[in-house]
Amino acid sequence: MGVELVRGPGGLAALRVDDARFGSATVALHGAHVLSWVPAGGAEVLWLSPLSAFTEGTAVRGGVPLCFPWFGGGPDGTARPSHGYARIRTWQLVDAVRTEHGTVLTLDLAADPGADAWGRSIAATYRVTLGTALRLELEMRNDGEAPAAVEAALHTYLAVSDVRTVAVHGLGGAAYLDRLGGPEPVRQADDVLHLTGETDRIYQGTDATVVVEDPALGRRLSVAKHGSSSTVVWNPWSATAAAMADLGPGWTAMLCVETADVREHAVPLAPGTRHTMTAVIEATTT
Ligand code: TA6
Repeated sequence: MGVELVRGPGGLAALRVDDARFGSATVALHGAHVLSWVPAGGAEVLWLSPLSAFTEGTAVRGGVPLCFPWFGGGPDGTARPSHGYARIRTWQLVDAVRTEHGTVLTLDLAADPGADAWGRSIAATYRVTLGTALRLELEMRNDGEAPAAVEAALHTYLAVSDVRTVAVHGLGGAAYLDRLGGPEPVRQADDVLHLTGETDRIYQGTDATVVVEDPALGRRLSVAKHGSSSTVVWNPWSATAAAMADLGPGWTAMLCVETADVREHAVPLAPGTRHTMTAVIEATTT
């Protein structure tokens, strides 16, 4: 069936999917972290830092960290660990199924009020489908008795030839919170974004597909989404990357385009309700 439990980088337990129809992918149980996706006949789509720690309790640098049930330090910046606990927990494999559309892995994370910054009971099911696209579906549930506003981000590190030469389409006219600037939202005037320095933006109120054109690689990566109103674009650039133990010189080869629901677009979950946020990543040659 093409799914094996292997020792991934650093010895982390990981699911290795090999599907001759569609390619291969590796998903660590630690954080339900997608570490690699290689479409059939194509090249690696996700950037993974060779300097990453790859240990339990530490977030992997690269791939698709799953930020949940809060983003960064949460709405007031004080919640710990940063980006929530889901990416540093061991997830349970529920099943691995081969369908005509691809191989589907389903993983679960039970609610843990003791780990939640506000004592909430937020659970999740994550479905990763390796098909013609990589489809990531995060279902979040409020298993508690009080309403909860839940944040989530699929913090996708796209592999690029050089972040300084790619063009990012899809965010023209959208307003963003500049995490490196003031509190007021800024509107992106240009249709196309060319990164020229450290960038850390939360675009709000957008459901647009983002397309990263990479002429040097002859590749176009698109990130389409559903159930998501925020898109985060991040690259630390040279100085910030140099100050990060697990990133370093690799910053030129990555660009984060994150399917998210954060800050004023946190998902309001009444007790017993659920919401699914989906990212669909495709690679095409140009
Ligand atoms: O998504 C962008 C961001 O929140 C940045 O502010 C940034 O520092 C980054 O994620 C990485 O966070 P991490 O906790 O993985 O070091």
